[in-house]
Amino acid sequence: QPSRAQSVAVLGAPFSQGQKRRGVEHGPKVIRDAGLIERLSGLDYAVHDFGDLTFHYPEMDEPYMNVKFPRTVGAATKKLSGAVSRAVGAGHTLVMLGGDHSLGIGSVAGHAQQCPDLCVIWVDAHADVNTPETSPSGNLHGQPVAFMLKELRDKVRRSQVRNVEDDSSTAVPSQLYLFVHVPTQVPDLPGFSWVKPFLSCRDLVYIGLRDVDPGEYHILKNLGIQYFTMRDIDRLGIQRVTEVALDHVLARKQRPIHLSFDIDAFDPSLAPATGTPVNGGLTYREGIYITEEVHNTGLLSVMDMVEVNPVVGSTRAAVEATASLAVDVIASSLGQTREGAHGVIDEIPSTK
Ligand code: 5AB
Ligand code: MN
Ligand code: MN
Ligand code: MN
Repeated sequence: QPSRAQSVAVLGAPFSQGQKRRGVEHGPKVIRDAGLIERLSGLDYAVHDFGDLTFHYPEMDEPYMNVKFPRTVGAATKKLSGAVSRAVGAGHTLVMLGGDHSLGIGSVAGHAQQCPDLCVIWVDAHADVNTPETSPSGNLHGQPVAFMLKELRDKVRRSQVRNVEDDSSTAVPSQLYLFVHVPTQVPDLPGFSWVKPFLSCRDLVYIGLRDVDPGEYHILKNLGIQYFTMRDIDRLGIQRVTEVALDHVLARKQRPIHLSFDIDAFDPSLAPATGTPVNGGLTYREGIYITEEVHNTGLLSVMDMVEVNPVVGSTRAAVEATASLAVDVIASSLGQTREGAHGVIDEIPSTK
């Protein structure tokens, strides 16, 4: 039986400058309004709501190359990393509510300060591994993983081919890649001097991908990053995908898990209130299955719930459905089960 952490902390990060749409800064509010704190308290945690961070915005923030708001995002993620590091250091399991996914830089970096051997499970329609040079949009919410990866800071990197035992849909003949090098280097952005890459490719896995840019595909393949697309879920099923994904990051060593959950991993019919929806996403049951299995490892240490944008939802009902889905995913990651009971039953519960 996984041991239950005693104490869960919730931290809001109302931040949107990692992308261009207004509204994602209201994510923490709508997720709380959907009953998050009550749900977690109902799971028998001591819940500490740390409220929302306040961010300070530089007066001038000119684009650097194609990248929008580098100083703003750099300062916000630096602040978030400090807050996450303190919460983890104090012994809480932390839930970070975004905000856009550029916040992942701060959240994972802060977590890694306390837990240098952590692994990352990135559940998303997108790989978020563009570099400032490969990014088609210049938006930093499409780039957070690039700032984490040690291998991307190496000047030239001998390529590897990812090794999935029985997969095949995405496997590429190795000879195609044997002599390919990754010239991609993440440049130093203004505002980002505090970020030092800290994550190795082999400690990262993706689930849910279905919209990967050419530069990202190049990086995933050449660095041998393990990922499961929606097509992989179609072929293998969610049980097998989740098992292999968890095995990939945990088999060598049991380690703290950072679960970074972008709500756009879900199908837009379930999560319409998000800025970059992509058709053909996770079903409700697939998403919940992933988070149940993450909980069952007993290793979840920090989770992000990002990209819920109430301004994008066309109706109030659409926004509420998206926020309520976010609450279900968080509760499931923290031990809410579809079986019903979540504690030890030694007597028949009474209703009184
Ligand atoms: B999200 C795109 N790949 O880089 C880019 O929502 C989309 O955090 C990024 O996953 C989506 O702009 C970022 C086209
Ligand atoms: Mn994302
Ligand atoms: Mn996404
Ligand atoms: Mn998005």
